[in-house]
Parts: sequence; structure tokens; C-alpha cells
Amino acid sequence: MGTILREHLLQPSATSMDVPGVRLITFPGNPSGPRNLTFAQHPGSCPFEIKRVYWLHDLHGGAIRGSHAHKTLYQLLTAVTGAFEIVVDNGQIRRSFHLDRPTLGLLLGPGLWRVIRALCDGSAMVVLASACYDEDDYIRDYECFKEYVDLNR
Ligand code: T46
Repeated sequence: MGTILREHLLQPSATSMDVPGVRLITFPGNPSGPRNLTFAQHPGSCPFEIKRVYWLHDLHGGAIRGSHAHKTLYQLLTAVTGAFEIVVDNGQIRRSFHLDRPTLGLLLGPGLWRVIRALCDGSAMVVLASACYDEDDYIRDYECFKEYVDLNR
């Protein structure tokens, strides 16, 4: 993807409407004391059965990840260290989310273009996913994504 398109896609939409299929989730933590422990489980704060867990780590501030959409995958993203800006786009509405603590998760359903930017050195993100890795589930070209969501709307 060209730099100009990528920068354009990082700009949040002017609208304040929610993006369907996107939700911020506050995870439960250790209820009985001062220990820092946060968890997600299904059933529970994770609305899908977890089939895969992966993590993006040792990112430097400004690192860009994502720039793709998924056809069927559900994901729950959390910043375990550092902070991220995540710009989510459903082809009509674009909105920016800030993840900066391990108690906060961002749920992303299918059909959402996302651009993820690490905001500081050493940032790390854990992702819970509803399916095993399948490259055929990815749409990695923004114009193809637009065609895909227009056809499936
Ligand atoms: C997403 C964001 C948040 C695998 O072999 N297995 C895996 O489970 C994953 C996630 C990736 N890969 C391979 C595929 C590529 O050759 O690892 C390489 C890097 O993957 P990608 O460029 O997709 O990485 P990110 O960080 O841009 O995106 C990842 C996820 O792929 C994606 O689902 O939403 O994290």
C-alpha cells in the first residue's frame, strides 16, 4: 500500500457513529486483591470460542501493522505493554481507538479494515482469534476490500 493511501487510512472519519462489529471490552481482573491479573475467557468477556492466540511484540513507536481485513475472523486485541492506535473502517465509517492498558480489549468482527500503529517503543499486543491462521481469510488490498464490502452489504 502506498504511503499516501496508508496515511489517508489512518485518519479517523469525521463522523462519531459507532462502527458495527467493533466494541471496546473491559476485562475482569483478580477480584480478591492488589495483584495485577487480567483475563479473558469464553464464555465470558470473549464472545467467541478462542482457537488461536498470537502476539505482536518488540514494536517500535510508529510501527504500522495490519492494513488488511478478514472475511470471517473475530478477534479480541489488547495492548499488554505500551499503546496502540487502531483505525477501523467498514467501508463507510472509519473510527480510531486507543488501546493503552491490558484491562481493555477491542473486539473486531469480520469485514473491517484495520490499520494498527504502535505509539511507543516496546509495545506489545496479544490477539485472541476465533480461527486458526488462514491466509485465504485475509483481504490485503483496500480496493478489493471496498468491492468485497459493497458486494456483501
Ligand atoms: C491482525 C493483526 C492484529 C502466521 O503464520 N500465523 C499467524 O497466526 C499470523 C497472525 C500470521 N502469520 C504469518 C503471516 C505473515 O507471513 O506471519 C506473517 C505476518 O503476518 P501479518 O503481516 O498478517 O501481521 P500483522 O501484524 O500485520 O497482522 C496480524 C494478523 O495477521 C492479523 O490477523 O488482525 O495482527
